[in-house]
Amino acid sequence: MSELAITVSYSLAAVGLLAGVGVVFALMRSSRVDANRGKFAWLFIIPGFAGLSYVLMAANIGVVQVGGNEVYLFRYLDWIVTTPLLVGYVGYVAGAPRKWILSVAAADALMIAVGLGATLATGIATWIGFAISGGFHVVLLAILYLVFPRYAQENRERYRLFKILQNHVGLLWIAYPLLWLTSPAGLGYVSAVGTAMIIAYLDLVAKTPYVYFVWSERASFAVDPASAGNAGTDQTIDTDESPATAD
Ligand code: RET
Repeated sequence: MSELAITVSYSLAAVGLLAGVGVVFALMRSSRVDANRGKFAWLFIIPGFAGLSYVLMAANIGVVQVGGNEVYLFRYLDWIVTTPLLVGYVGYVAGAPRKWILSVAAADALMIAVGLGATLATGIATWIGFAISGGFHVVLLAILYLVFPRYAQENRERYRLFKILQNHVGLLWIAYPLLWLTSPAGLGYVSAVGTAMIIAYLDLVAKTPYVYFVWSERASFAVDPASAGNAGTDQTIDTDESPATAD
């Protein structure tokens, strides 16, 4: 069964994610912003990989049947690649050490991998998997709200971006396990079509606005004033389109 509503939703999500790729391009090209300091190249993968996955899902590729339900494998492949980046980058913006960035990314990847196991399983194994995956989600949230702020506080110029990304990830992602519970993989209160449409929307909101927030706060990755001479004392970083001053 391939519902038109699902194909349309997935195609729209792919277009919206392409816009996210465009935002990262703009970020890379932005003058006075140091793309290396911002590690912006990593951000390409977030909307880029997801956009490709959505094209494949719209074409009904990689769909398997589990207990009468359809499972889109590319959804989980997308999540296992892109969600550790989304949450790891929040740690990077906070200035957290590599050990914590890798820990949060690992907790996230385990959450998704076990969640896929729960989705592919039937009977009691599904619920055991859901509980374990949920446990990793709690670990992830604990790092996001209890560990990262310790480092972010010492990082005044990135603090605002940190808070935006922390809450974007911390709040929006709570919708996913709830939606899974109501979906056919869980209790079955919401149809496969309804679930697919909501997930496509959530995934888009999780990614394109995320890279847009980095774009809008890009001044926090301004070219190091020390290496840019006097131009660095200028507070108006927001001048990509205006003529360059003396630098
Ligand atoms: C599952 C089911 C099992 C329990 C939990 C889940 C959490 C999933 C999350 C996914 C986030 C995805 C994002 C995608 C962006 O495009 C696997 C649904 C806890 C939090 C942000």
